[in-house]
Amino acid sequence: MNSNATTLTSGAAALAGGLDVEAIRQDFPILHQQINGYPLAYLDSAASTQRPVQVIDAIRRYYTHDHANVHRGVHTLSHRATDIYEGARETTRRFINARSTREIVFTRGTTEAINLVAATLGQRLGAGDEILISAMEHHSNIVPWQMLCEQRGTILRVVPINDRGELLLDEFEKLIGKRTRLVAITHVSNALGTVNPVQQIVASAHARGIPVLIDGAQAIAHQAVDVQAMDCDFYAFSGHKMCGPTGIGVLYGRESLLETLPPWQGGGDMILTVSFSGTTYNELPYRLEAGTPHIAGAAGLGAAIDYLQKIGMEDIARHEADLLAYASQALGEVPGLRLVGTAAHKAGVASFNIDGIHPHDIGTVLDQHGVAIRAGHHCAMPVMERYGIPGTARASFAFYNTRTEIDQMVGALRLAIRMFA
Ligand code: 7TS
Repeated sequence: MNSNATTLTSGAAALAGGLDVEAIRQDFPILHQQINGYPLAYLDSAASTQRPVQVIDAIRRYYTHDHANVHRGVHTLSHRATDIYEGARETTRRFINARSTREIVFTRGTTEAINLVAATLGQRLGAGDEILISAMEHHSNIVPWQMLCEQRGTILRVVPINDRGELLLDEFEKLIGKRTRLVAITHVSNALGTVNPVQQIVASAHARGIPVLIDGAQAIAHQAVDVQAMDCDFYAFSGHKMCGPTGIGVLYGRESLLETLPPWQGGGDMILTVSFSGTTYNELPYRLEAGTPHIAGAAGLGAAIDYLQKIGMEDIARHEADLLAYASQALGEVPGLRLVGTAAHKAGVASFNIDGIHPHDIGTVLDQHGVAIRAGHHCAMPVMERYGIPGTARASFAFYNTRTEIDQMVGALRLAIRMFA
């Protein structure tokens, strides 16, 4: 295996006019195994993607050669670790086209990024102030706001969705109002696959002077994201959903807004001076990153971004759109199967139910045939409530998936239907 994180072993190197998926798959050791006697068909990338050797090697190289604490050492290893950590910040900045690395705050993931905003910006809110979210949010873009509402008497307003799983934009326009202090909306729904018109939402909120947080967890690895073009104020995402490590994520924040946020967690690195008569705080982004950070995570995240960019976000989006179209057609031909989430603009998520079979049973039978999907409420219980169902079976796609894997899933589903008949 290649140990150089900046060179692709085979996958992206061989590309010309579309993805050479078989070559890309050579970069993902985990995909080459049998599960219950079948080749693994990993169709659960919305929960977490897999990692290429380039990312695994970057982490191993970091711990093998370069590890020390960051931002404090005078010695060589500390300088190297700092360069790797800050290099990953610059790589991330470029990836989402932020204006400055001061706008890139490393967090544990999307969940922590949203909680950071709730705990800081939220301190400004009072009784009767409103936060506007949508009916298709992941729990991590619901519960932090509900906690804030309990603490401060803030009110949560929810934009409803139609039966296809699309945001009702006329309702959004009715719900956004004089008391709205923040709009917090997902870019792509993890349960339905809906891609929301975030640019339009941001423009509408900004026309009223209201900031917008976008939950990018399900978008970041599947399409090009440009925070300046989108003009959002916050954009949150997780490393593990973009071929990077778990335990690291990003809060992008518009610098002029981040500057106004109070410190969040207190500790080392976020201060300039500390005495018992008072403390002065560090500049952005360090002011919002207390304590020793996940340096190896940043090393892995930087390598993951390099990898995605070498493959190309446009080609990734095109390949996943092909997989979604193929899967939607094939699933649509399975008797008794109903797709949940049929928005006009969808990402690579196919949620479905089959008459008479519980989603968990679907997941178990598929696993017996080597197919990994997620079954349940997908941490989006209000979506399930909206459709009056306990959960769905959900196949989700990444650039390393193939039509053959979808065939394997559909074949196993047909067997499941016969088993449960
Ligand atoms: N927002 C969305 C839209 C998500 O899909 C998820 C995770 C999160 C936030 C939280 O991300 P974390 O990395 O902080 O946990 N979604 C899923 C999923 O669909 N299946 O498992 C996790």
